[in-house]
Amino acid sequence: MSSIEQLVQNFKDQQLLLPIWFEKGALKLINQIELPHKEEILTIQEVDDLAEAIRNMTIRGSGAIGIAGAWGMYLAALKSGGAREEMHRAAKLLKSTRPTAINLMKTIDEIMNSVNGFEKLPLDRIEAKVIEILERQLQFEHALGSNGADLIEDGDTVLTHCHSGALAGSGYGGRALSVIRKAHELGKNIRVIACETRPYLQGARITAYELQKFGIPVTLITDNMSGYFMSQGMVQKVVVGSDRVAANGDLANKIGTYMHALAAKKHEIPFYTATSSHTIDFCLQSGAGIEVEYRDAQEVTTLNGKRLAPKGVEALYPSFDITPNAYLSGIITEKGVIAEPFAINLQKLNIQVVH
Ligand code: RUB
Repeated sequence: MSSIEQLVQNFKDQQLLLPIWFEKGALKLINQIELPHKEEILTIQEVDDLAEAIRNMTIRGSGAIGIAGAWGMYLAALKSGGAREEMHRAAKLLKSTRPTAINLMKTIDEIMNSVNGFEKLPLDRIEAKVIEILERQLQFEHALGSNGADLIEDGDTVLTHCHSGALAGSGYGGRALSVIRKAHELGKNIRVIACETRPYLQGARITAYELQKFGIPVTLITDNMSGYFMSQGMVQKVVVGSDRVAANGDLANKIGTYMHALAAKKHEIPFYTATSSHTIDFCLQSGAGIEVEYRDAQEVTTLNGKRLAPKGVEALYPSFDITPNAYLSGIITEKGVIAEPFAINLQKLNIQVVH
């Protein structure tokens, strides 16, 4: 068994909910577009098809697309024998698929940096790097999950937005759901309020699906109900993931996150982002520098392919928003929970800047 096959076997033995893996010379992906009604596994043989799968959100979530980037580079190396030109083409193509989540860019840069100076890029080095990245991300999920679980009290109802779970990460619980899963595994009696996350409905389709699988009580609400439930004392904590965190703690996360942060502040409810040190972009001083991806506005004017709005009505679909650091109670990472002042305390994390 090759070391890559061993890694995949090891992950499967841990009963992880893997979003993507390598099997018999090809990539296997859970088709997240079809969840929860169909658990379809797709086979991908070409880097270009993987790029399209990231772009069209067959695989999504910042951690998972970072991992997909690593697997894409491995596939490119395998197919081209490590030809420098093809590796550069694959890196550029994969990085161009989605602009906001930084893990994708960082992971690909890390792989390319590990083979700097080689004429023909050595497959064994790329393989070792991919294994390191995947194992590290899984360790992050367990560590940040444990750090965050300490903040959750018995009896808490935790509100989350979008899907920051196993299928958005490396299979344990991603970021926000790692915190929730660890708290549940510690025997804390908790409930989750999942916001449906219009227009793509990641919360209704995937967060609710995963929490049900993990046996964690979940109640689904539409996004515009969060303020009401907070005002009624029905939410004790808010925990969300992040697609990118600036050096001052401002964060980009799924559209709607900012609105929950405002309501949480008003009602003095702690609002946390669960993330990994890898998601912090020290090159950006504040969230103003984060590129917010705009997606097809047809997703706003239609639902399940059926038109909601009159023909000709204009719509907008920014896929993410920026929550300023002033609304954050803490940043949960694998290295601990970072408190204010975020710009200073994030610097102390001693994280290597990869760019
Ligand atoms: C996913 C999304 C998730 C983040 C954060 O966006 O915004 O909330 O990825 O979760 P999309 P995590 O579905 O558009 O990819 O930090 O776990 O990635």
